[in-house]
Parts: sequence; structure tokens; C-alpha cells
Amino acid sequence: MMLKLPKDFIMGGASAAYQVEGATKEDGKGKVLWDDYLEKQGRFSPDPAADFYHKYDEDLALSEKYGVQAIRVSIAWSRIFPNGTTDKLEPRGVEYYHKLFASCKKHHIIPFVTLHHFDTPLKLHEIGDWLSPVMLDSFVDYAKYCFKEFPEVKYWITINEPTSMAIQQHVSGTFPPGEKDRFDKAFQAEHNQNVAHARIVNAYKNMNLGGQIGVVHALQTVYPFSDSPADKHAAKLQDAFENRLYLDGTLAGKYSSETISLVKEILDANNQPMFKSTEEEMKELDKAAHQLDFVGVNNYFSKWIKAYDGDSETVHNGTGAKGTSVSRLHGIGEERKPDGIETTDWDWSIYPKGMHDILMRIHDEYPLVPATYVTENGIGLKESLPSNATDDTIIDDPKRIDYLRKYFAAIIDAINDGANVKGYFIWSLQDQFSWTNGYSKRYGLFFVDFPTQKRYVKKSAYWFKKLSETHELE
Ligand code: BGP
Repeated sequence: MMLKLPKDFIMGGASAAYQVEGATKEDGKGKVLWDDYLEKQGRFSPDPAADFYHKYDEDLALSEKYGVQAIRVSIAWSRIFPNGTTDKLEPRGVEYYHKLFASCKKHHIIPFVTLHHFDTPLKLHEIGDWLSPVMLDSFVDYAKYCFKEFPEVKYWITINEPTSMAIQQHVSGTFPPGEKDRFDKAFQAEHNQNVAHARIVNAYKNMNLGGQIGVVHALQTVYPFSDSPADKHAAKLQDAFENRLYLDGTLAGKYSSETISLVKEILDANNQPMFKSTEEEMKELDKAAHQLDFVGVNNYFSKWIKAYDGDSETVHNGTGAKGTSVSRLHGIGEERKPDGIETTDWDWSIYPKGMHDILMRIHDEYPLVPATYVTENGIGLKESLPSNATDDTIIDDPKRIDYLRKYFAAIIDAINDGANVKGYFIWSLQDQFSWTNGYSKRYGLFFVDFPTQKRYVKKSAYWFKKLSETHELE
């Protein structure tokens, strides 16, 4: 049977400012948490990335040609306010985003604009990042400024993947400041992001600008490794850690008692204190959940969790050396893949059912949510330009097409089962800089030869165009 997407389903491509723009020192941009950290680490530089700061019009022209109807971009906060706070405004940054949105209009592409995609201005990072009240207030001020300044934007996203930022900053140590095993800080940062998100949603709705506002969440579907009660409980703990506190906070407007008790169990096991929240904050969360227009789901892979009571140990595979990642968290569980689960070179499982299940979970458990978009999905591959490449060379990426076909089938299944999925954004539009993997993990529909910044079309772009035009999955 031919699988079909709904007629008004939006086909998009995703990006994030720091991963595509490059030009990190241009036009008065302020430093972010990554600049000095990456320089010190010495593995790779965020410049030139995909040089989107200069090449946006070329990329949007390509997007239009290959059926991309919408793009996710983020505003680099420190291009607008170099210090993060509103005391200093950088007009060249403001001008850049006006030009970018005008180019979107010219190419008939709808921008979905994220306000924070992992790029906290350095000055705010240094005083505690998501743990600092000054950061939260400054983020709300910056958001309100953007809402007034960019009326051409009709779809806003408050924060990209609050949980993955909090966990990578404070538990796995792969994001600056690179702390490990501080579950207390991760949960507090998650709650604080829930609050900042809610304050912004409520402010936006008060401004009556007529657009839509949502949030984007990294949702790894979590399954128990076996049917044993211990593994089942470990999977619940992992789910509370990675997904549930945030889902509850933003989509239900309150934390369920089960969520709170799972969080407390993790913190107790690690001898760490519970996160703090106030009644006023909880009211803000409740109000925002009732006004939210959509949730974005970033789903690439699923996890299987086994009970574990040893010390925490995490090893990040940031090079594509298959089979090297380790995640064992004290008080939560250990990640183990069942036999027969296919993985990428970066150990991410390929499991389309996880996409179906997470979309259904939002539909079933969070009935306040009016609409869902898949805001990131795709596969990172090692790809290179053939040595005899000419301008017209097309990069062959059958693995990506196969991955997309399977994940789209799962999305269509979820839509047929009742999930209100309105659109899909492939990660990524073009090859980009990856936070912890540099330039070797390519996701794009368009290949970027980073030294020359020349673009080459991949076969998956043709596949995507056809799906975008016909809405029929072959
Ligand atoms: C998501 C982020 C993106 C992007 C993507 C791929 O979590 O929102 O910014 O990086 O994952 O991840 P990676 O670059 O680690 O492969």
C-alpha cells in the first residue's frame, strides 16, 4: 500500500546558528560558551562551519529547488546582544537576521526560529548559565526584543533540547563547562529552562502578535533491556532523567507525582539535593502549557536500559569509532543494545518504531498539545567528495535514503494512529559543524566541501524533493 503524508504536511530542513553560520568573530558578535572551550580543546573550530552567514541566500535557493518548504534556523543571541544582556545592542546582527528572513520570503521558505540553540553568551555562561537567575531574566528580555524586532517571523521556538544541554553540561561532561555526575545541577537547569520557556510563551501570548510558539525537545524513546522488574524500573528512571521532567513541565504544566518521585530516587542514590521550585514558577508553567502552540520532537535513536548499581561511567563516541560509547549511570541504569539492533558509526541505534512510539506518547499522555512537528531527524554518515568530482557531481547516500524512508513510514503510522504531526525537518539542511564531532559527521541534504565551501547535491535531496512534491512515500 502506498503510504501518504497529509496534504498540508510541511517538509523542512534544520540548522542551528553556531553550527552553520561560522563568522564567529564578525560584525561585533559576542563570544559564547563554546569559543574558548573549543579552542582550548583543540579538536576543531566552529569556523567556517557552512559559512551560512555569507551563503544563506545560496542555501535557501538550493532549498527551494529541492522541495524544502520551511527551515529551522536559530538566532545567535550574542550577535544581537554581545554580552547577553540588553545594555549593548549590535545593529549589524539585527540587520543580518532581517536579511536572512527576507531571503526566506524571496524563496518561499517559512522560517521556524529558535531563540536558544546551545549557544549561551559567554558572560552569562560564566555566571552559571541556566543555573543563574540573571541568565533567565536576560533570556526573557532578549526573547521579547526579538518578538518586537522580527514581526516577519511567525513560528518561534523558545529553547532547543533543554534536557540534552543540561545533561551534557553537568552529567556526561561533553558540553562546557564539562562537569560529570552532577545530577542535581542537571535537574535544576532543566527546571529553570522550563520556567524560562514558560515565561517567554506567556509574554509572547500577551503581545498578541498572531504567530505560533513552541519548544523543541530531544526525545530518545527509552525501553527496558529485558522484562525483568529491575530493568523496567531502570528504564523509567532513565526516561524521567532524559524526557519526563521536561515533557511534564512544558506540555502538562505540572510535574506528576511519579515523575517527582523518580527524580528524587536518582538524586537520593547520588546523595544530591532535590531541585528547587516555587509556587509562582509552577503557575507560570501551568499557564504556558495551556497556551503552547506546538511541540517539536527531535528523535534520532532509542535507548535500552538495564539495571545497574555501580559507579557512573560515560564515554562519548565523538569520532565515529563504532562500539566505543559507554553510558552507565549510578542510580539510573546502563545502556545496552539488544542483539540485532542496527547502529550508526556513532553508536546511535536505527529504530524507527521509537519515532512512532514517542509521537504516540505525546498524543496519548499530553492531551494539551495542539500540534507536533518532527523538528530533527536524520543520520550522520562519513561522506567524502570523490577525487574526480566536478561541479555537477551528485553524492550518493543510499544509507540516508534508507533511514529516511523507514522513519517517514513510522511517522505516517503515527499519523494514521491519531498523532497530529504537521511537519518534518531533516537534520540537517546542509552539512554542518557538530558540537562534539566536528566536521566528520555529515547529515545534510547538501554536501558542503568545507575548505572551498562549495555545495554538492546528495541523492537524498532528490528523494526529499519527490516526497515533498508528491507526499507519497515509495
Ligand atoms: C541535536 C542538536 C543538533 C545536532 C544534532 C545532531 O541534539 O539539536 O544541534 O547537533 O543533535 O547531533 P550530533 O551533531 O551530536 O551528531
